[in-house]
Amino acid sequence: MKIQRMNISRYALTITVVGAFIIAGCSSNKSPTSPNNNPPAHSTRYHTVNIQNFAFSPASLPIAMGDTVVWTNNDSAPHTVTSNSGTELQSAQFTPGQTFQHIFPAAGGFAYHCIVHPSMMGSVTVQ
Ligand SMILES: [Cu+2]
Repeated sequence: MKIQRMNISRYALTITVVGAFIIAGCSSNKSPTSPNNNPPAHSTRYHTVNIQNFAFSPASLPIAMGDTVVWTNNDSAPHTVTSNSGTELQSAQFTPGQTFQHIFPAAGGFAYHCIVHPSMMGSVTVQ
């Protein structure tokens, strides 16, 4: 009910007051109830693997089922994240500044390498 009254007064304001004031009033009214201000109750955990100097860091990463791993290419060359066996990880080449991310839904060990630079190796262990 309170919100409805405020909406009505906001309509009145649109007629008489500059837009910037309305936008400010709108956002301040929404912020206490906005779901974006609170983390989701069942958010997946994110893990970051940094790619730099032709290496994955950390090279071995333990995570939990359902977690997301984000590989960030902070290197000078394009790389891939490709499973040594199986098809869990099959990224395209991603260039410096780009990321690749993957959700691991099941337990297991997932060793991977870079197709462009086979000496680059890493693994994710899902517990
Ligand atoms: Cu590479």
